[in-house]
Amino acid sequence: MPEQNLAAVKSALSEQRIETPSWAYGNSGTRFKVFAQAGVPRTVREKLDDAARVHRHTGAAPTVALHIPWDRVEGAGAYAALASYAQERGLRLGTVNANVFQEDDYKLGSVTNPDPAVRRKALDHLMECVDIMDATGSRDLKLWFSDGTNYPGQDDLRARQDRLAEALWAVYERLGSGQRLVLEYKLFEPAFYATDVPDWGTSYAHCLKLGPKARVCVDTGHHAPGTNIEFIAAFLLREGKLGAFDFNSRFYADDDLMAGAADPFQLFRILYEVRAGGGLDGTPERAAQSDEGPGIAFMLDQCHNIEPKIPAIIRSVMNVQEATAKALLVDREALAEAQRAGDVLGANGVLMDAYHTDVRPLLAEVREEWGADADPMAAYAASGWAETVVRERVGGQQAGWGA
Ligand code: PSV
Ligand code: MN
Ligand code: MN
Repeated sequence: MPEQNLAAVKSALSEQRIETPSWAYGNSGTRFKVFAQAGVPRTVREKLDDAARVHRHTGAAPTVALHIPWDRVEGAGAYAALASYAQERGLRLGTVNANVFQEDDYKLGSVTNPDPAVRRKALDHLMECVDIMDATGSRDLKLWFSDGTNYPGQDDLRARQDRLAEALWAVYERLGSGQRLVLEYKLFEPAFYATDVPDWGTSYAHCLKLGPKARVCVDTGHHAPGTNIEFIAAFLLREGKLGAFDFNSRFYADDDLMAGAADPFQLFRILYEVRAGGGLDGTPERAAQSDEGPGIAFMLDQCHNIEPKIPAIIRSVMNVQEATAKALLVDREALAEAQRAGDVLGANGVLMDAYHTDVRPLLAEVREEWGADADPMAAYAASGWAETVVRERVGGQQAGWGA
């Protein structure tokens, strides 16, 4: 590869930031069993301590997403203090995730509930999340609604869309300058008949009506098997409506396994479309100041039920970086040439050449250049952090599921 192309690849890699989720550091499980691990964080601050280790070794994960109420802190100035605590560890607080899916009141929905009192309660929570963003300096509010129905006829599908639109509009109007909302969709679960935001089209339509501060969040685990997620990414990016990714892997449903573990080729294809659409252009710092430009948040949304959490998160960050590096290595000129010529196999070959490149040495080199570790997994293992926290932390808390 010519020298200046390599420099461009390295620079794009050094600018990519991957946000880690606070809940991935705590215990989690399936609805059958939570396997508690020794040394897991007992407080939000301890989650940040762990996140700081991920950032120290990878150099690419400086922000941590919060989930409210799992990460709620009480008292005047508590969130500002939390933001300072993060800052002292080289981190920033990232996306604020609202949670209107774990209370009895939400059995029939949150913002789409037929009962106006429940809708009000849900909306109050969303507003609280924006207050938190004001205090933490977070850019994005992530909204995922478990709302939907289990049986045909249970509720009016159109009325539920009206209620959803009303709540979204109220939140949208409350957003401050530089703040955005990202609306996540999910095909099914926990509602099994009709989910109120089941797909990207529904999310896109609402975001389009809302305006430029509203964008779609693509959680890679939220689609039907075989869905062409890179097409969705390409389309949304083209429309300026791709706000964020929740990266994770799935084999069957919303498995929340490590990003790039089940299907690294899919992750590469998605990141290639992001690159092709200009989604890797512009520094995250610049994007954080504005609701214009690509400004895509690359987040992980995962749970590590049986594997050690911090190394799993490090591995996931590396997997996203490897897919990104391969996407950046695609020879765009050769690809365009083959496409123009109608050379099906040639074009496919250009893409596959990049995918089959071993980018690990390149990433080791760039990590060292930016002061992180060439081999983050080995560096973490050698750091002794895992042993220290097992010794010092007793009685770790659950990430939130089932709590
Ligand atoms: C829903 O399945 C989801 O993907 C949303 O992002 C929630 O906030 C999250 O899981 C929690 O892990
Ligand atoms: Mn998600
Ligand atoms: Mn999910």
